[in-house]
Amino acid sequence: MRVLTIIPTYNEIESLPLTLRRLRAAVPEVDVLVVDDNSPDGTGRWADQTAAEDENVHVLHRTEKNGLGGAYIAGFGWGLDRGYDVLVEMDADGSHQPEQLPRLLEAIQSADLVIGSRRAPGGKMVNWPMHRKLISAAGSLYPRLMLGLDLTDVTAGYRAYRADTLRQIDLAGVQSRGYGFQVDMTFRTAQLGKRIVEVPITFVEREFGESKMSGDIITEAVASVTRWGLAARWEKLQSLLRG
Ligand SMILES: Nc1nc2c(ncn2[C@@H]2O[C@H](COP(=O)(O)OP(=O)(O)O)[C@@H](O)[C@H]2O)c(=O)[nH]1
Ligand SMILES: [Mg+2]
Repeated sequence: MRVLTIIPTYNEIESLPLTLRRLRAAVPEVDVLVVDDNSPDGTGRWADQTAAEDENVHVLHRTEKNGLGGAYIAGFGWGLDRGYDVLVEMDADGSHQPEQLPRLLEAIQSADLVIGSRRAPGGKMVNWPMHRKLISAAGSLYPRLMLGLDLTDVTAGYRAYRADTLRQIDLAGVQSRGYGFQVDMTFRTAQLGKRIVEVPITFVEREFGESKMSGDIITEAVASVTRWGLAARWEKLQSLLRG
């Protein structure tokens, strides 16, 4: 099983080196692709130097900051073109612990998508203030109800996809950028009738640098989920009426 871990970065010079070192130590056989959106802090340059010394590390440069969704879509394309069997999503900031990746890889043996869940029994959130936990809980509950997804953590960003799952999704048609991207991909995977499995993870809030998620990204996600939910209900109603 050839595995590629994709790490999107924007200004992660304080976090990426440690995350990458931990990842290479925890699962040395797994390749890494850093997708950098021309970070002004030099993250992309640092990644290039590392890639020059480590043949398992690769870098994809994009010219401007264009959202986490776009970075992952570009990274998926890169990995699918090169024949990887499993594509993993991981944040650069240390929130997704590389030492827990084997759990996800174990579960992907018998699943099409594995989600590292903060809210499944055994999952945890470390260093998250109460208000963020509440926003995150609501942000997971709403899509769950609206889209009928029987999952505890649909906005989670620590995941493993089977290449076949991604090949069946119209990746070019995915426009969502932040949390909406994770929900969008989950919904598309579920609509294909794929097997989605959650494994508990311990999510650790970043120590260095800043979160790039904003109110805009939350608003975008809520609006999109509402639209998808209504559209799915409308289609169901129409097919019922047609008999
Ligand atoms: N390439 C790229 N990476 C991004 C962008 N926005 C966020 N990221 C990366 O996506 C990951 C998660 O972002 P983060 O700001 O930690 O979000 P949070 O954990 O929800 O607060 C980090 O590795 C970021 O560097 C973007 O526009 N482009
Ligand atoms: Mg983060």
